[in-house]
Amino acid sequence: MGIENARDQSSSPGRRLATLARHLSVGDTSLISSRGEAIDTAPTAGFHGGSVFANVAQAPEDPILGVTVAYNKDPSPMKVNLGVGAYRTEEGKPLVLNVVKKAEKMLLNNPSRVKEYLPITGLADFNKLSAKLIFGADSRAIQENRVATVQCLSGTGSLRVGAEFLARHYNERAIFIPQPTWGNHPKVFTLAGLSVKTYRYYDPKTRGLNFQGLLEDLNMAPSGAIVLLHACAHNPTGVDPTLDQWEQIRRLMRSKSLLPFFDSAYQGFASGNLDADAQSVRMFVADGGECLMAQSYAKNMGLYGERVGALSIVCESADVAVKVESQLKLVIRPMYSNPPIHGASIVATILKDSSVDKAYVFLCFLREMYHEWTIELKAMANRIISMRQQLFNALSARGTPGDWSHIIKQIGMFTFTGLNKEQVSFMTREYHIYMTSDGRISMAGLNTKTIPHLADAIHAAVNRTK
Ligand code: PLA
Repeated sequence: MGIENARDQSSSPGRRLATLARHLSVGDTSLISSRGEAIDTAPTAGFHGGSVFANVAQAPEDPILGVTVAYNKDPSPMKVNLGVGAYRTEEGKPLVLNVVKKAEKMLLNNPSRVKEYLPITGLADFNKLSAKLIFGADSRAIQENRVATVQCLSGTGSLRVGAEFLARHYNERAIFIPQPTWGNHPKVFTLAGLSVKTYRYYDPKTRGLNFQGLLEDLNMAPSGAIVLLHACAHNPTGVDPTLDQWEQIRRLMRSKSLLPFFDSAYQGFASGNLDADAQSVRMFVADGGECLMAQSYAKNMGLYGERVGALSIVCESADVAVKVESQLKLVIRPMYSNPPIHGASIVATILKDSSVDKAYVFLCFLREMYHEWTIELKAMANRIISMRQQLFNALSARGTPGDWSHIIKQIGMFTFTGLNKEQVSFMTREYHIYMTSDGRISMAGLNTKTIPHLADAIHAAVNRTK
C-alpha cells in the first residue's frame, strides 16, 4: 500500500498502516547525523497530510494598518480612509515630495553610487545630519561627540533597537508610556523585554492634557525608570504640553533621574517648522543629561515605505558614546545586519547644508534642496491645519451637538474626535468612513471634497446616540 492510501485512513488500523508506511519509507527520508547515526525524522503532520501549522490561531488585524485592509476591500465609491497617518494631496493622492524626486534623480545620475552593504550603523552622513536636524546645528552634545547615532528601519525600528539596547544594558526595566499612546508602543517595548507602565496624559473631559495627572504619575515612578515622550504632535490625541509644561516635566524627570526616550515621528508636521517642533527635545539635551531619540522620516519627508529613521543616544561623554555605539551594533547585526541604503541616501542628499562653504555652487544647490524641503513640509502642515478649520466649520454649520473646538486646538496629523466605538462603527457601516476605533481621524487624509461627507457622518453618529 502506498503512503497516499495510508494517509486517507482515519480508523485505528488505518493509522497503524500509515505508521508502517512511514517506517517503510525511512530509507528515503531519514537523515544521518554528523556522527554517522540515523536521525529519526519524526515526520511532521504536513508530511503526512494536515499542516504543521494547523493549530496556529487566526490573529486579529492590526488596529491601525488593519483599517486600510478593510478600506481596500470596500467597493463603495464614497469610501474615505482616515485610519493610518499617511499624507494625501487635495486630490486624495499619496504625495512624493518634489525634493525627494530631485534627490533620487541625482542619486540615479551619479555613476559612483553602488549598492554595497552599508556599515551596521548605516550611512555616516545620514546619521550626522539626522542628529543635527533634531538636536540643532549648535547642539553642544553633538559638538562634544556625545551622541551615538545609528540608522534604523524608520521610527518603529529605531524604537525597537533602542528598547533592545536598554533591556540589555540599562538597570531599570520599567518604561512609562502615555495613556493613550500610539498602539504599537506597548508591543515594541514588551517584546524587547521592557516592562510597560502608563502615565496619565489625556483628559477626555477637557480633551486636553491631564498635566496634573502626568506630573503625579511621573513623580511616583521609580527612580531611573524610562519615560517615553512624544517629541511633538502626540499620537493619537494631538495634544502637546506647552513649553512651560515641558520645562516642568524636564525638571521633575531630571530630579528623579528618569530616562527620557523621545519618539519623534512628526518633526515639522505640528507647526510646519522643524526647529519649533524639536524644542521639547532640545530642552532636555541642553541640560547635559542623557536621553534616547527615535526619529522617523516617514511623514516629514513622505518616505513611509523606504523605512528611514535613526536612533540617537545622547551620552554623558564621548567615551560612553563610543561604547554605546559598539553595543548598538551587537543589537542590530543579528536583527537585520545593516540598514537599507536608498532612503537614507535621499535624506542625506536633502539635508546636506552649504553653510560650511557657500562658495561651491554644488553645495549651494544642495542647500536649496533643504530649503525646498522646508517649504514642501510647511505646505503639508498648512493643508492639515486648513482641514481642521474646514471640518470645524462644517460641523458648526450643521449645528452638530457638542463642543468641537478641540478639532482646531489639537495639532499634528490626527484629531482625537471623542467619538466612541459604536459611533465609529456606525460611520464606517453607513458612510464608508474608515478610522481607528478609538475615534482618531487622520486629518492628512481629508480634502475639501470629503469634508462635507465626514461632517454628515459625524453629525448623524452624534445625533443617533445622543
Ligand atoms: N511613533 C509614532 C508616534 C507614530 O505615530 C508612528 C507611526 C511611528 C512611531 C512609526 O512610524 P514609522 O515606523 O513608519 O516611521 N504611526 C502611523 C503609522 C502613522 C503606523 O501605525 O504604523 C499611525 O497611523 O499611527
